Amino acid sequence: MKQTRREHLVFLGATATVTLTPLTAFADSHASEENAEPMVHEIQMLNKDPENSKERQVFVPDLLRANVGDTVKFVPTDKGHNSECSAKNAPEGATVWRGKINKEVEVVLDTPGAYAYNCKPHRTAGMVGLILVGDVSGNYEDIKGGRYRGKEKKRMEAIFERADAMLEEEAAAAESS
Ligand SMILES: [Cu+2]
Repeated sequence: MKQTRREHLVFLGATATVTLTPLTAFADSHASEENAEPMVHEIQMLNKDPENSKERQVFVPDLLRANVGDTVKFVPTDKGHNSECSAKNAPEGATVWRGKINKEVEVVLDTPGAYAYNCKPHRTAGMVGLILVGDVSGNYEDIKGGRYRGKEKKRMEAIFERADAMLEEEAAAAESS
């Protein structure tokens, strides 16, 4: 089943297919939409942060908001990286993944909750990320309180700071609607 949302545009007999794949889906409020169509979210595996060249070995975006049923696709834009998420860093019963180095990985996010993942060769260099799927209340605090070391810890703390703010905003928006 194709999970990418497509729209077909017809101009004077010519047909173009536009694939809508938001890279930073957490900026919008679709996560709270009921029955939203499943989306494919891309995360690039990079040697250098395009926004800050001092930051090396990064997932972009490193924080993703998604709905249950969405797909995340890790793209090996630069070489030497993988993405993996172990069962202890994911909600109970969730599909977890262990990508090969330099290979694209696609995962259907089938279980609500928080998923912390990393690149195996660069975990200690802080190449980590967080995906929040649907209602994260089941394991968010557990994942936030997980054991992270060195640069991994530093990056995770920064990610959780943004995640906290995002969830607060969502809660406030839900209250006012
Ligand atoms: Cu890496």
